[in-house]
Amino acid sequence: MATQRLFFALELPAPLQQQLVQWRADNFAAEAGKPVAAANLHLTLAFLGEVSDETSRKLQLLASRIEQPGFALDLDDAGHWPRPGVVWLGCQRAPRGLLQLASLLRAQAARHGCAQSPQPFHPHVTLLRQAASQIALPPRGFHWRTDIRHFALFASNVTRGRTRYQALARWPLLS
Ligand code: 2AM
Repeated sequence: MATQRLFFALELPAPLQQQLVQWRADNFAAEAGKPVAAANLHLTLAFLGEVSDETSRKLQLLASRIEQPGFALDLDDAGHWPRPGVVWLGCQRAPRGLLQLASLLRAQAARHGCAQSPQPFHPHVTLLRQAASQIALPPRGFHWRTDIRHFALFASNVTRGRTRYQALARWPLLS
């Protein structure tokens, strides 16, 4: 049976992706970790894992029925998770709309057999992978704001060792 590695996520506008990449280059040494490509910067709402076409279709139908408000996303926090080796950007206070949307998608995913991490959802944009165990994070004071008006389903494809995320479908949030 054909499966795809899928996840629901928020896309970041291309100009913001570029700003984040520039900020990362200015604030982290080259050996700090493996940078995520600009076009791949996103915020995961619900990770589905390897999913059959049938389950994907069902989850897309449910996603299309979601009526949740859009929200402003403030990226004003950063952190380092040494165990997975991830350096991330996040929100000091996650917007309610983001938490509700993620909670809904995660519950629907779980009901369709996509195991959800038992760890509390911590919205984040991964900037670096394979990050060294000792890393100095830039002091707080950075802040980017973007209006989120839709969410998307992505497929994760690896071609010749390179990961690429492809948006398969997008759904609007209420304005
Ligand atoms: P990460 O950036 O923190 O690694 C595609 O791999 C996206 O799904 C990434 O945002 C990744 O989060 C997330 N992801 C991968 N495996 C996951 C898992 N087991 N649980 C939750 N999110 C996961």
